[in-house]
Amino acid sequence: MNGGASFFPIWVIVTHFLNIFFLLLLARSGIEVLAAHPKLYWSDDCPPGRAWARFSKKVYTPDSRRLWTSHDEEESWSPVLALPGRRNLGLGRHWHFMTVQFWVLTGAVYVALVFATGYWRYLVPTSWSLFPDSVRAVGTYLQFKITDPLPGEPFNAAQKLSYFVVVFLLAPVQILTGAAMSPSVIARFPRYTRLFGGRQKARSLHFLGLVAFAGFTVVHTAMVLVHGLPREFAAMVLGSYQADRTLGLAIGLLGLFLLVVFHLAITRFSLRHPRRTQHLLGLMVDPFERRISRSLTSRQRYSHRDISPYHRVNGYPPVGADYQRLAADDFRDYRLSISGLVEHPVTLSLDELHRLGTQSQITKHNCIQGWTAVAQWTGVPLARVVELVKPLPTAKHAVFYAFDDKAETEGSHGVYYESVPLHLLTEPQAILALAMNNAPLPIEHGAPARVRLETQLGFKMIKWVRAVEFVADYRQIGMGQGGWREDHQFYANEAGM
Ligand SMILES: Nc1nc2c(c(=O)[nH]1)N[C@H]1C(S)=C(S)[C@@H](COP(=O)(O)O)O[C@H]1N2
Ligand SMILES: [Mo]
Repeated sequence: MNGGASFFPIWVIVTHFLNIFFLLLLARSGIEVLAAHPKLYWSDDCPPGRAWARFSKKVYTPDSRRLWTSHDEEESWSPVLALPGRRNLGLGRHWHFMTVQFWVLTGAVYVALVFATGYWRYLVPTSWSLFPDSVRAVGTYLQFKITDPLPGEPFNAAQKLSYFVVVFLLAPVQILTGAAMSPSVIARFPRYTRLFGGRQKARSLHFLGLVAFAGFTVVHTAMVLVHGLPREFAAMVLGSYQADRTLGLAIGLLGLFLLVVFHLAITRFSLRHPRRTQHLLGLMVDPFERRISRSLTSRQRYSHRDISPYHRVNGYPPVGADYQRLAADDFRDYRLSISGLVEHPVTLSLDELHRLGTQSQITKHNCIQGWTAVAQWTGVPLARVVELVKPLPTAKHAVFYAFDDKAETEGSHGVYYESVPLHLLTEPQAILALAMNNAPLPIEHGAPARVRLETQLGFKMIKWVRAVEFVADYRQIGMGQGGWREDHQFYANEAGM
């Protein structure tokens, strides 16, 4: 069939194996991420009830009489399918973002070698006849017969065409649509995300890419079986159809077995030791996320027409008596205390905040769970606040404390807080918002004041702000991870992707 030629050099064998290894991690962790908002939309307004695909029985509508939050929409999926499963968005993202760096590196090395060695001739169509030949090859397979490879090449026409599509179309589309979902990228390069028709179309395409990869894998594996497992494993692990088939089969099956054992082990470890998983994967993920988060400045300028008719809510409003009393009186007695490592600690009323001067911006909100919405936010630039209080050189983070105690609203412990690195506070679109869509901030969106950091994920934009404290280190606050969602949901502390 293939003559005596050995078409599978060691670098093809190694990158092929790494690709299987990383793609399985990406698929399972990606499914975990999807579980956090198991709905797909074509529009960045994410209109409730108007998803084109929904993997959840729960239906929430804008006119529901009871307040619901996007956290209610999250699904718990089985650890058999999702990595690690059971409502672990934070850890799923850690696995996804750790793996993607290695997968892209593997792909880059592979493509470089494909061109450096001339291997590209086996992958890149150079003649139109490849298309009719592919159709014929598929027809032959459908008659349960095997199609011969193209003369002097390792693959037949259908293989060549499908491998080309996977390597040079599907993989790049996954990388590009993945990048188009990062809030920092959306903030800095809104036009880039618009190339895909918006953030939700990018997310939908990314999902369809997963489906395409899964479909390819099923057919590809079926073909391996059709061609004969021992023969194909000999080529896949030893590089040649003439190699020892028993040995090839043994190594191949051992490899698959180890892959399954590895997934069982990491899934169990992640579920049993979430904090250690967050930290271990964080060694690879945090620097990556920090780079993206810190280098990009928001340049969003949406128009009034872009404002979403319905803006989802996340986090139930505070129910504590202190907050209720302030709200009953339109927050006339509200005082924001700003203290800690600053030269001039202050306590400001809403009027005093207004007098610092306000700015407006129409921006896209990106919840870590996956939904988006556009709104106009008006408030005091945080840079003004920084100027006013003058942080000491030792101050590295601003910690925003909220009024909502999750023990009272969602059954899990503690007052909501998030730390923000100082450089984010002086970004041009970093504001303490006092109004939304030209009206005073509604209770559910954070009245009387909420943070807007337009390059960050939604969970950093603390609502119902009660106090701000400048600190050198956040490790002695809460459970020490830098925020309530980092403490309890194992999210990463830098939130740019
Ligand atoms: N105090 C407080 N702020 C919070 C939250 C919360 O639970 N409590 N949730 C965060 C999350 S996860 C998101 S996505 C946004 C949602 O903002 P919205 O409700 O105005 O849409 O608020 C963020 N700020
Ligand atoms: Mo969120």
